[in-house]
Amino acid sequence: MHTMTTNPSEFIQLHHASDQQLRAELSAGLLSASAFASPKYFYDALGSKLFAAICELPEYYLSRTEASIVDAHLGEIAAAVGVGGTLIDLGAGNCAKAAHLFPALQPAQYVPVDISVDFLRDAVGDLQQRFPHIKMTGLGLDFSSELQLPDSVQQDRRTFFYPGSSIGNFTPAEAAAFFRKLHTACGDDGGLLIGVDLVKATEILNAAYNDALGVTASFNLNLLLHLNRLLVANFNIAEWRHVSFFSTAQSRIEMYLEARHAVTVQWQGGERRFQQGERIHTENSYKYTPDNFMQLLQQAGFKVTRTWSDDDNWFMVCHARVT
Ligand code: AVI
Repeated sequence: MHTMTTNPSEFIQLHHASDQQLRAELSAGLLSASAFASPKYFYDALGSKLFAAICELPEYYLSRTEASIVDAHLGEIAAAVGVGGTLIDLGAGNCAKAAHLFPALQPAQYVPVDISVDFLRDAVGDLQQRFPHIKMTGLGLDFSSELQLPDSVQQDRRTFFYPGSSIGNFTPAEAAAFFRKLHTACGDDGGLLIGVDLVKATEILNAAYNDALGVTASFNLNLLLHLNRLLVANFNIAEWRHVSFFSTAQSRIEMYLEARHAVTVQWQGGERRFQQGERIHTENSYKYTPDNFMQLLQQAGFKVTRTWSDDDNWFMVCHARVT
């Protein structure tokens, strides 16, 4: 009788920033002349659910446009990436986007990476049942600050998968530095499969970040609830409003939380008075032209092999190799 063997999945948590480091970083951002908080603080348990809801909104075209591009060109994507390599999924979350590629790419090893390995356990457990022949190694790692992969990640034909235009949440200078790190981590025969949102009419961009249901506003405001827990702070979300707009000059959506009236906020080890209309900058989401984006990849040493877009040229999926 033939028995199907399931590859036991492996989970590795690389070092976390300490709570003290997180608090110091957040406190410095809130006290800076133009207050800011990193967008990574959007993604507590509720924030991750709100982001999943954003991806379902009629105005937020990014996720469904990317999915339709991938669906329409799965065969060509597999031909560009190659079959049987190592697929490293940056910001894997529920692993659904990568799982969609498995039948075409048939990776020998799948390496979902997310900030905490605990987020990955359930998703990887289910996937391992569905794809028993793929070796799965879940990695807990803040890949935006370091990209040292453990030895159990195969060197052979590494493809970094970075969908969803998350690259847009870095400044172009940060994106360039990140691409250089990825280029090194690719080895001699690796590559990158990445999704990026493109410049388009301002009204379409503004609508995507100011949806009629107010889900994006809730996603933005929820950051304050997260800060209340992390910093033992006393933000009252009723005193803040969501502000978001496309800046043509910077080619980015800028997202802020704006004080509705003068308010004093206290947290463990800090305090600040915000005047009416004063803002906390919470996110940038850069939008590229295809040429600008390919230049960024080329400057980091990548060679762009193929790009795929939708008919309206709203979104681009790009494959690039090291050689
Ligand atoms: C995760 N990232 C690509 C999203 C974006 O579009 O920049 C986050 C987001 N912010 C507001 N809506 C969605």
